[in-house]
Amino acid sequence: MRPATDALIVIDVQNDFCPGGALAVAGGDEIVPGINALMAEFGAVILTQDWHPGGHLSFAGQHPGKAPMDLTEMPYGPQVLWPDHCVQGSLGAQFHADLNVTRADLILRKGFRREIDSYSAFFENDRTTPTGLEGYLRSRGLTRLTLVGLATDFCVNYSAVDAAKLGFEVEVREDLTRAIDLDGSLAAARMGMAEAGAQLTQG
Ligand code: VGL
Ligand code: ZN
Repeated sequence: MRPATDALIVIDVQNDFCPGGALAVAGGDEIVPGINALMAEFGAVILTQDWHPGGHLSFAGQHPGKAPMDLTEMPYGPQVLWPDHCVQGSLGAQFHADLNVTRADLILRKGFRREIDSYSAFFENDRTTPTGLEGYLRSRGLTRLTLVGLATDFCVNYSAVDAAKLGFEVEVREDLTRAIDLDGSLAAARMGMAEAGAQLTQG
């Protein structure tokens, strides 16, 4: 059992990010047994859930002439456009059926505002609107975070970088993540996480 300061944060292990899902990440389902096993070591387990309203502005279908994986300019900066995914209440938004959700103390939903995406578990994509997770962790005295889940180069990456910048001690268990890998985004994410001070480990 790890110290009482340690939390496991499981990012977006949802059907739409697993094979067969709307934004499937290769091998996304392979990490589920390892994540479940790791939960047993932690006194605090937090799950995040990508949770978009229908017609979310990160969906390519909301931008005439654009296709999934194209870039667009949002008021807050560049934004990758995705296929419709993780729509609130849909099967695709549910956690993978084998993920041990019973063990979770907190399920943090993000991306619920139509106009703004939220990769990070800490801040929405304007980089300033907080999700509330920082306050939750601090008020529980949780200072050391282990991150796992989907996808390495988007939601895990943004969460790890924000956590490190906020002063948390951060480990990313790369063996328990899988990546989308758009145009070198995985290599860039690994560099960015390491630069921010997150430890990348293989278990
Ligand atoms: C994610 C793209 C869009 C993720 C969520 O969980 O990494 N990626 N929404
Ligand atoms: Zn999303």
